[in-house]
Amino acid sequence: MLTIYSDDHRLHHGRGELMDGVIMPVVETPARADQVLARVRAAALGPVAPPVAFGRAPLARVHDGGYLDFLEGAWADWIATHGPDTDGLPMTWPVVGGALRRDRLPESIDGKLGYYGFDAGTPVTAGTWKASTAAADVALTGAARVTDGARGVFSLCRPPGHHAAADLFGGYCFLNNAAIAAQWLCDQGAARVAILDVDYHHGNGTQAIFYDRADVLFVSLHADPSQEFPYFLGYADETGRGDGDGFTLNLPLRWGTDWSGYGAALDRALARIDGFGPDVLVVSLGLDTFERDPISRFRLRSSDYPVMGDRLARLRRPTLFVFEGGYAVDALGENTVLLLAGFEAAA
Ligand code: SP5
Ligand code: ZN
Repeated sequence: MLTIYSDDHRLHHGRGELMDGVIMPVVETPARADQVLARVRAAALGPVAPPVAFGRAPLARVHDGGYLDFLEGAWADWIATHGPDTDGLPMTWPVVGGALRRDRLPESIDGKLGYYGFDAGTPVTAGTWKASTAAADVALTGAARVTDGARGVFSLCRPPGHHAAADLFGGYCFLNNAAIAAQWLCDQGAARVAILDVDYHHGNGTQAIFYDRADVLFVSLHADPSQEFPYFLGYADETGRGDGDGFTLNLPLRWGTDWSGYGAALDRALARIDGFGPDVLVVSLGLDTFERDPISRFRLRSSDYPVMGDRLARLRRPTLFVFEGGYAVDALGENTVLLLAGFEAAA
């Protein structure tokens, strides 16, 4: 399988995130993608190619223009106010319900961070914009190889994307790589694109971006938002809106879920995707379902990942894998390649 990869991911290296009541070292580190790339090479999964630069237009098909301008300039704004020795993090938010307003974009960078960011775990750094646009190019280049006829392509994106909405960053995500690729595939003529999100956390950004649409099916297996981040989206009763009614399927699973529960939910997800009949399948590939993941509470084992890859291949659709979360760095490359090799073996 072809892997698309850019070293530019290393330009995004946050110092700290607010977790468990303290600023901790970030878990979403450059070492994650470095480990996955090393394992792709060691296991001879296939060739590794750099991305092509697609520019701003495909980003603007998914993200709000004001949001893109904010992200591009956020570091310069931050250091003008606070200097370069800390990363930008929000701490005041325009909560829903009307007690605070979201119809005014504040001038100050601290206000803007709260306006566009939804958690205090996603630092904006000197290289965040460059790394994020490179990650989007990695996803887009993978999508282009799929339209060229590849059966499966792995876009090794970092930072991840699935928590980023049209005008929101959070959950370690800034640009929604999977959504940008899916929209680009639609714009190239795909009539139907399915997104299967197997990251441990609900892909709130991807769901929100396509919630009103019938041409992009969003299916997600994730920790029950009543227990787990992002807490405020990902419930089973969210099924789409308007034209999109019936084109979102959330399968929340309780803390402690192992392969017995996960595999059964995966079969439901795959049956829905098969019924939809997509031209292309985009997989938001998070490996934080692993039993030793440091911030997650599912119990998948390494031996479960080839089985997952095999089942995805049995959909018999051109498939773009877009890398998302997974924080057990020592096992991350192995688990990722096990899944992709399982797909290849069946494809
Ligand atoms: C892409 C992705 O996987 N983003 C995940 C962002 C999760 N950030 C907040 C996690 C907070 C969960 N609490 C963990 C407690 C560990 N002691
Ligand atoms: Zn995750």
